[in-house]
Amino acid sequence: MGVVISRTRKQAQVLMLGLDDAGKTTLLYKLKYNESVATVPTVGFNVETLDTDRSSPGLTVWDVGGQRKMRPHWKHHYADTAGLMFVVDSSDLKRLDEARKELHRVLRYETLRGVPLVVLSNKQDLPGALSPQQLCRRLDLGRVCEGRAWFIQPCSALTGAGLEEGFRRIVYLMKTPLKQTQEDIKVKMKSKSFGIRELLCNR
Ligand SMILES: Nc1nc2c(ncn2[C@@H]2O[C@H](COP(=O)(O)OP(=O)(O)OP(=O)(O)O)[C@@H](O)[C@H]2O)c(=O)[nH]1
Ligand SMILES: [Mg+2]
Repeated sequence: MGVVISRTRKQAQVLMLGLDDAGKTTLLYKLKYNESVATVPTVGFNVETLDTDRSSPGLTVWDVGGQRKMRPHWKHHYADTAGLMFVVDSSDLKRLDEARKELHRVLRYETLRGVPLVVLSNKQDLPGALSPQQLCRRLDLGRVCEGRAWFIQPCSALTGAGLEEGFRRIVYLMKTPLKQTQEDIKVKMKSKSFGIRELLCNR
């Protein structure tokens, strides 16, 4: 009798949300194909798989449209979500309150309790883009992320800067117990680009 060995790698679902125009679709295709695509507002969702190193599950990334009429559909994707990415246009100061309200609404869902969060602070190539510290405060992350592993990654979907780091970070947070992530991050913050509550959001 033969033995069938499954070579299928485990997949983990990452849900990518954010207001319309934040840059979700642009960054997904930049990361997947290294191409700058001309996007239209997403009606429904896009889904792509991303490879990771062998010790991690592969990622299935859901990019759900962020227009107002699309937001009631976000909750239908929560059930199997292992990691949440919230994309913000860090240069659009006028819409930060709207982004904060939507993010807080998402994080209140019981289904997403304890699911790690990476905020992608996108459009860093534009003048006036907020720093991670500033964005952290404007989104009130320290308070709303109590009991959750989280991280702010500055990036630009236009140039690709910071995108891989952001996805590496969500994989790390999904694999690592919360207490450990907080210890590690304290050390890593002494280098650059991380925005984590203890060091950046001295409230
Ligand atoms: N300068 C700059 N423009 C960007 C960046 N990322 C996205 N954009 C532009 O922002 C616009 C919206 O990008 P999309 O990727 O369609 O935004 P989205 O978040 O998918 O929007 P919805 O599908 O409506 O939710 C497009 O014109 C992109 O070219 C960036 O990092 N820098
Ligand atoms: Mg889109």
